[in-house]
Amino acid sequence: AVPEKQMGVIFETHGGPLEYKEIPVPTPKPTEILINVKYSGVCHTDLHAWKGDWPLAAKLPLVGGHEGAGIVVAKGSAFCEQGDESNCEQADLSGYTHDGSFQQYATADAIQAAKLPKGTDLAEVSPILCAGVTVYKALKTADLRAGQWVAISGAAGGLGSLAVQYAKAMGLRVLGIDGGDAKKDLFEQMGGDVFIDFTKYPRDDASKMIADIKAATNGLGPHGVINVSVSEAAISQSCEYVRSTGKVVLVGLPAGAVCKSEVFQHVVKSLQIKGSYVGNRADTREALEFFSDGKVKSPIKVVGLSQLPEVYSLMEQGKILGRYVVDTSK
Ligand code: 8ID
Ligand code: ZN
Repeated sequence: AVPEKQMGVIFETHGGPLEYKEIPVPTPKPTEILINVKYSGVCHTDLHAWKGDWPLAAKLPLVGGHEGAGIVVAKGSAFCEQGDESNCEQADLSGYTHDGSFQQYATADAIQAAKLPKGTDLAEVSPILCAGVTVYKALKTADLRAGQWVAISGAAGGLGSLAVQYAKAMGLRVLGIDGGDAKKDLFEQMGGDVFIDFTKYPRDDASKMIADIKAATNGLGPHGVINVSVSEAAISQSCEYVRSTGKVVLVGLPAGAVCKSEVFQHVVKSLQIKGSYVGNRADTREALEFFSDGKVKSPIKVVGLSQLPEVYSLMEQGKILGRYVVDTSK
């Protein structure tokens, strides 16, 4: 039986207290299902939503979370599976405009919810449901061929650690950029080829780092860049080190960021800058197939849902390796 009350983390105002408390179990709308969330990844987007970083209004009070994995316990607009639902002006966003997966029972649109094969490890699969789909779609958006170089900026974070593995599974050569030896170790464990530690270069002068990135990629720079860092400077730098006719894909969403690309170089190199936002149901199904086939593994650390504020604090400090996943029973 579905209970009337459950434990969840809710906040009333942006940046306000993250209260772990008893809240009602939601009732699914006619086209929704009710899911007993077992595990949920913690994405940097959840931190942005809590802080109110973006010019997109969030529901308040809000239960965040959008990497929930669980079991359907109740059933309550069909779109095309190949559609651009995520780009819809009226998109209903889990953990943003719709109470999300940082609670024990969450409603979801029955058509949009990703179907997981029986026996799937729900803790490990949860990051695939946003981070995995997003980087898989971003790599498709970069439109690269096997053997070419892709740079992953923010390579050892939640999105980055999965991007490295999807890129390798697609036959690409991977250069990763992130900061610190622990991130370098994780990048290498994920199968990455060349690591650039941005913390080893002067903060105010990226020229040496850009030269080293080019030198490591046949002297010409990577054919494509997936920007998953939360750094405005790193995003603009990627327009400098990408090779001629290369593609810069924007994924990370630092608050108020602007991507600067010098017009002369942009034209002469005939660069393309493309945005990429999550993925559709076909992308989700394919991203899950890479996971089920064992081509992509989730580098996760599981903690209790009640510890969400501590996870946000580590995330803010850039101290997370891979992905934290919260267990909704604790
Ligand atoms: O659909 C989308 N476009 C989408 C989907 C999901 C998430 C976009 N996002 C956005 C999030 O809102 C966030 O802005 O992608 C960004 C990354 O999310 P995440 O992977 O969940 O964040 P993280 O785990 O904190 O990883 C960020 C990494 O960037 C590194 C950090 O060290 C960390 O490993 N990083 C930073 I901050 N500055 C860097 C720099 N200058 C850097 N790496 C390289 N160079
Ligand atoms: Zn996310």
